Amino acid sequence: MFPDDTALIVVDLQPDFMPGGALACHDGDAIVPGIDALLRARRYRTVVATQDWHPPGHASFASAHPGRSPFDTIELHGHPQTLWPDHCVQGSAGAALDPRVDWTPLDLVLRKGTDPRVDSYSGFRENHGPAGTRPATGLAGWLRERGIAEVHVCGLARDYCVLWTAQDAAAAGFRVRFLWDLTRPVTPDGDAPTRQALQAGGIAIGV
Ligand code: VGL
Ligand code: ZN
Repeated sequence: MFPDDTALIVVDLQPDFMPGGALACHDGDAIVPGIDALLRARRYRTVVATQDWHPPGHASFASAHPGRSPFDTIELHGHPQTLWPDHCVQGSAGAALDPRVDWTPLDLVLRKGTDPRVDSYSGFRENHGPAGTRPATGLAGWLRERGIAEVHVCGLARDYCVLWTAQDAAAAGFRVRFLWDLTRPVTPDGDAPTRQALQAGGIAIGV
């Protein structure tokens, strides 16, 4: 059991990010038993799951930009935006929390990416929006009000939503541990820049 001031954040463990899904992470299935075991063992007093939850026609979908293809980069609200295949559409089976995990101990499911105009990799802040800022989701306040000082992050994708969640957690003043072995990337061979970003952010890489 970790101390009561330590929360686990499981990021985007959803069928669309699993092998065979709309935006598959390589070997994503491999982390499911380990995350399920952490929850079943009640290692954390506080557990949060984020859920990527996009309306149809979301601005991060290549299909919403005529002439563009998935994995193209465009400029959106003045910042680079990777375009993705349609994924995690609200209410679809691919957007569910992974049914292989026993989610019973979950305290909070934080849905993100619900603004049709703005992507949201991180559980803490959306990507840059039309106002030029990154709107907060409220997660930092929720954790702080419950006395959380340290967060451990795992899930998908290692190089996008887990990384951004870890970076924003650190920026919000939490101690952060990145549970590397319980993450998998969407970009093959993208691990070196991810490790570099974590080191630059002073984020501990743990098991
Ligand atoms: C993610 C790309 C688009 C992720 C979500 O969960 O890492 N990546 N939406
Ligand atoms: Zn998404």
